[in-house]
Amino acid sequence: MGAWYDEIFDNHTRLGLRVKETLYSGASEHQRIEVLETIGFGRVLVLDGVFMTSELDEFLYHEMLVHPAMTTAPEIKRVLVIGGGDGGTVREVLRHAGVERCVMIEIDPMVVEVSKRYLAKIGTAWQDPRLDVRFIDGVEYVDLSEDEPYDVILLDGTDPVGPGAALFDESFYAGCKRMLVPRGVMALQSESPFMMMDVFADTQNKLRKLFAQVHPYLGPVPLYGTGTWSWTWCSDMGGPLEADTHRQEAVVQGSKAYNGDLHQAAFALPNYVKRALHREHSGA
Ligand code: SPD
Repeated sequence: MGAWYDEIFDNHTRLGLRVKETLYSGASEHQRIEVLETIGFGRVLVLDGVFMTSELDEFLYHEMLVHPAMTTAPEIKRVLVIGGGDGGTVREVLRHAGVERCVMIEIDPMVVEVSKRYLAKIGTAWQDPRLDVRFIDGVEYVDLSEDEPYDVILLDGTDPVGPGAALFDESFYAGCKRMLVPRGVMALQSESPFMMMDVFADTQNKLRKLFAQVHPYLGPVPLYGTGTWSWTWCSDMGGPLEADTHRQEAVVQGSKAYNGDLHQAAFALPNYVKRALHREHSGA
């Protein structure tokens, strides 16, 4: 039947997938990289023992990271993606006809190389002429780049451990803001409020110091442990619910999850999340 591969969250919780075959196993200078052929989730990318994305449920994650920002930003000509080496995020960005240039900054070329080879069903836009992939550290890029600012910035990092940890620092978010046009929108994956409330709440706090509008939203990603995942929409202007209906209608065709109702509903938060955010906000 094949062996189990477990992602271990802490001493008490782990998620196991039955593996038919390990398609790739290696290490880059940054991390351990594996691609598993699983029975339940199709091909799964694993970085340093953490499940990153699967053929089965990647659309739930990538569509929800990308489209709430891409349908609400005033302009979407220039888009920056930091992380996202499997190619799912840029694939969704490039479905928007209004995008002229999408720069993807990925620290680890080996993740892209392995993803192109084994996860071709996820990364279907690598050949798009609007895409510019650069292998550099995202922190360094947002601190030092003299590129024109972006209309939309999307952060598709790993958990806050290993090479992805710096993508949760306040100074990194400040660098991102420096690279955003004044009316721009940034969206990021912000971990699970259910499993990692401390990281989730801490992230909201850091973002609130920098942006006038910070709105977390939730959705299911079954691969990520207990399933509840969060992303956060940030801007200095507007709000996350004021979507451009033309852009939205165009992208809903062909989306497996994203639509206008889901967009609105995702920003409705359960009480345990609201209360945690209120506590953080009021310092109580
Ligand atoms: N717990 C895993 C969180 C991973 C978030 N990023 C996934 C990358 C998919 N493009």
